[in-house]
Amino acid sequence: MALLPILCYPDPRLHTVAKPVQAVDARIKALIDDMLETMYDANGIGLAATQVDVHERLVVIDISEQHNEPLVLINPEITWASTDKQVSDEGCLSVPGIYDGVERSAAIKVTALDGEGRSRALDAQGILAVCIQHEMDHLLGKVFVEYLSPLKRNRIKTKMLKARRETERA
Ligand code: K1U
Ligand code: ZN
Repeated sequence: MALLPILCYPDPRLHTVAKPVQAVDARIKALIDDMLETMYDANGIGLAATQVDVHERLVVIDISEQHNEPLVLINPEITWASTDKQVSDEGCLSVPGIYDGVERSAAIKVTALDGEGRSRALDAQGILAVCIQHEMDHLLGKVFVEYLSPLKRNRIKTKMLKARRETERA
């Protein structure tokens, strides 16, 4: 297993649209293991392949406190989304230190393949529904800051670029 580098906003590669996974083979299984290790190491509750510069439709999620309930969604599709919305504070491992409110469907139904390539269907609400929608946005090349006002987004972009310059100088 290996820790993978996570792309940081405003890296243009975060705006790549991911392609479907063609086969749940040894390469994808190794990527799942590496993504789970990377997500747990970064104290995240989700990670999309886009964030580790792999542009295939794969996300890993674990909202459990013990970090022992990994959820793998390959080629996920939202088959139903409630018209009822909720606003939750979101964070992103690609935008470290930034949290802000985003409005999303309160409940969703999702179909996907699991880590063994089996079809499954899932009903989600609360933080799980928020996290799945956030991760699926990554697969479409969308970062949560794009829901914020242009003013907030530009401030975040400037802050991230400054942080990157300081890291490069150190
Ligand atoms: O996509 C990512 O970068 C992961 C992101 C997922 C997410 C968090 C909160 C709302 C929506 C989506 C994170 O895990 S950022 C870290 C974080 O916010 C968090 C970590 C532990 C518990 C709760 C939140
Ligand atoms: Zn994110």
